[in-house]
This record gives sequence, structure tokens and C-alpha cells, in this order.
Amino acid sequence: MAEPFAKETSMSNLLIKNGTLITAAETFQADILVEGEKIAQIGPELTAPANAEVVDAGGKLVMPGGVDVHTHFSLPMAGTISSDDHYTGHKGAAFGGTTTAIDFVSQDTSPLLANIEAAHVNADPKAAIDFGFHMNITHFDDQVAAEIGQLPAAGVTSVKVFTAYNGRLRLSDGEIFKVLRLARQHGLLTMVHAENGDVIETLVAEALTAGHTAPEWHSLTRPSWGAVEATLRTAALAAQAEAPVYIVHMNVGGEVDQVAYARAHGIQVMAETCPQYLFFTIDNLRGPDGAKWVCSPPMRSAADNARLWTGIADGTLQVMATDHCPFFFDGRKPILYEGKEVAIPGKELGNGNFTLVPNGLPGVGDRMPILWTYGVRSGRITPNQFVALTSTNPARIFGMYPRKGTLMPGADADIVIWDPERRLKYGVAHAQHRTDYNLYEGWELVGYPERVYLRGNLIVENETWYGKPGMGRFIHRKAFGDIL
Ligand code: DUC
Ligand code: ZN
Ligand code: ZN
Repeated sequence: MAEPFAKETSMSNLLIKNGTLITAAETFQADILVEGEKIAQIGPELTAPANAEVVDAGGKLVMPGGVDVHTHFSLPMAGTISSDDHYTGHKGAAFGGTTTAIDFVSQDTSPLLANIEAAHVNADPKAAIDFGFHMNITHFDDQVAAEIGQLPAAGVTSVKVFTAYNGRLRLSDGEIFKVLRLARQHGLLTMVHAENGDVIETLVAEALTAGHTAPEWHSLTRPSWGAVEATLRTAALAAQAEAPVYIVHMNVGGEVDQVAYARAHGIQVMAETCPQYLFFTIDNLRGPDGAKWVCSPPMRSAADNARLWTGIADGTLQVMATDHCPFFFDGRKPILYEGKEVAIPGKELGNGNFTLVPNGLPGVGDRMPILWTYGVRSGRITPNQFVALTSTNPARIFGMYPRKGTLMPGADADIVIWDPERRLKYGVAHAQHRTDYNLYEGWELVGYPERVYLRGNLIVENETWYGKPGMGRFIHRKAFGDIL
């Protein structure tokens, strides 16, 4: 019988027997012996040490814990804050099989290291899975240039820049070029949010003047061609800086084409997409609940969905993340969360003006179950590609491998026992996000995590939560992550 809360550093042993192990490279039958927080041995018919708990994974799949490198917990936006914090978001992640998440640190006028320190004060006591930080660079000058090299010592080995959000988050092309060069020098990876800020600002102003207020205008004022152009521009800047680059939340088919072109020309461009860009279109923004799908970049077309799927399947895109940044659909109505009523202002703030809808969607817990049913079971990707996209590749690219992202002796015992036959109708009642809606309401799923271990500690068993705030550890990531 499991304890009410997992112990943070259990020195007990665990033997997972008879499972089918899936890694990015292979699928095989083996047992896994966990000693304390680490995988000690993998092999056939291992013998349980005297004090080991033995778990029979017969008929189940055993995979490395998921790694989501794109989340926004407690992100202030549009007069409110994203509704999952580092505890509730981590809990939601864990129920979906994810055991490591990397969030973004906002830059203010303080030194970068002070921003990171402030993020620790917020996240460390809450963290329930392991976590890391990316540093946003939204203002660039000589002082910031001098500070970028200090980031790896703080365990932060990636920065994010924006080609959109003029006057707020955007850097000029010249500044992005300089960040890319500095990042390369210090072994950091530059992540880019690629849209055309100038076009967006123009179209938004025109739409408001014309009285267009509905959520679909969020998408109509952020044209696909801006994302395509900004993706090629990003790749070209990376080529000129001789630096690797990683494009976040790819959402347009043409972006995949640009990444394929750049990679074919030897440019070190890597890219992620997120499940919402594989399934939804601007039509979702047109219904009475269209604000649920307002995020940036926006939903596009069915042709874009299809091209992104082929980009995942053929390896042009390496990572499936989420951009998890939830808001309530109606933050005036409380929900019950861990027995308490919670209401956080959300999408209703933008009723009557699409520019005031907080941008973002829930997804951190949906990612793996949705991709399993609609990616693996539907035959679009293999189980090994699933592990590569959701765990191994992000761990490698972001300097956490092989501690995270695989099953091998010496790795952290972040392990998911996955029941490939579990059937359920998914939705807000099942997902564990702290919000009042789910994008996949009513979707039929086949395959779901049964047990989730974080460094050998059982944190999820079916519908039961054993995690606790503060048990997640900051991952001090390596500089010079892998370039895939
Ligand atoms: N996009 C969103 O929709 N929300 C948070 C940040 C981002 O990039
Ligand atoms: Zn972004
Ligand atoms: Zn984001």
C-alpha cells in the first residue's frame, strides 16, 4: 500500500518486472531495478533485492518520464495570471506522464541572475516534478550582453527571444543576431518565437478600428506568412551567427518547409510543435467558446495540421512540447481544486475585445495521452518516435540527457508505466489542470499512464496523487546540449 505522500529521497529499491520497455531507439522486454533515485540495472529476469518493492508491469509499456520544455506557470498576463502554478501545473503534468518541465523566466530591469533567483523563490517550494528555466531576453544592451555568459553557472542554458510583440518583448534582428552569437559562445541554445511583429501590430490596429472584436480576429491579425517569413529569417540569422537555434511552437505548414530547407543547407535549426497545432484550426475560434483557443501563435488550417504531422513523422521537427499557459474560460465561476473553491480571472476579460483575451491554453497533462492515441495508435508515429519527441529529444537538446529522457543505468528513475489498453473519455473532469475547461473534451483515448515515478518515488497511481510541493528539484542543465 503506497504511503499518502511519496518520500523525497527514498533509499528503498524497486523492481519493475515483465514490462515492455520503449526508448527512442528500441522496444524490448526487460526488468528495471531502481536503487534510491536512480536506475541501477536493466535486463531480463532480474532478481529482487531483499527490501525491494516488486511491481508487475506485465502487459504494460515502460517509458522514460516525459519532458515538456515549454510551460508558463503563474505567468502574469492581460490583468490576470496563468491559472496553474508550479505545484498545480506539475501535478497536471505528472498525471499525463511528464516528470520534467522547463518554464520561462521573464526579464525585468534587474540583472538576469536576479530574475532567475526570483523565479526560484516562486517555484522551488511548489515544484512537484523536476524542473528547469529558460531565460527570456526581451531587452538587450551591453549589460545584458555581459550577463548572458553567467547563465550556465546558474544551470540555465537556453534563452528565448521574440520577433513579435513590438515595444514589449521583441528584439530587433540585429539584437537577435548578437544574442545568437553570444549564446553560441557560452553553449546556450537560443529559442525563437517567430512571427512578424510589424504586420501584427498594423492588422490589430486596423481590426479594432473596423470594429472587429471576435476571437477569430486574434488569428486573422497574425497571418501565417508572417510566421513562415520569421522562421526563415530566424534560420538565416542563425546561419550568419553560426549558431544553433530552436524555433518554438511551430504552427504553420510553411514553417516546416522553411526548417526543412534550412536543415538541408546545413543550418543548425531545430523545432518544436505542440498538440493544439495538430488538431485545431481557426474554425475553433469561431464558436461561442472561441476564446478557449486564443493563444499565440494562433490556430491555423487543416492543411497546416497535416504538414506539421508529416514534419513530426519525418524528423524535421524534433520536439513535442505544450506552451501550457492555462486560463479559466470563465474566471468568475469557481471550480473545486483539492477540495477548495478557486476562481482566477480568465478569458472573460476579453469579452468584446479579442486583444484583451489572455493568450494561452492548458495542455501539459494532455500532451502524452493525446499524442499516444492520435499519433501512435493512429499509425502516424511509432512508439519509439513518441518517446523521442516527448522525452529523449527535449532532454538531449536542453542539456539534461542521459540523466533525463531515457531508461538506462545511472539515469534518474523517472519512469512511466503506461497501460496501452486503458480506455477513457477525456476532458476537464479527468485532466488535472487547474482550469475550467479542456481542449479535448469528450475525446476517446486508448492508452494512459498507470504509474508515474519521479526519481524512484511513486507520484501517480491511476487517479491517486502522491506527490507534494517541494519534492521537484531544479535541474542544473549542461551547456552545449545536443544538436539534433
Ligand atoms: N503564447 C501564449 O499563447 N501564451 C503564453 C506565451 C506564448 O508564447
Ligand atoms: Zn512564444
Ligand atoms: Zn510560450
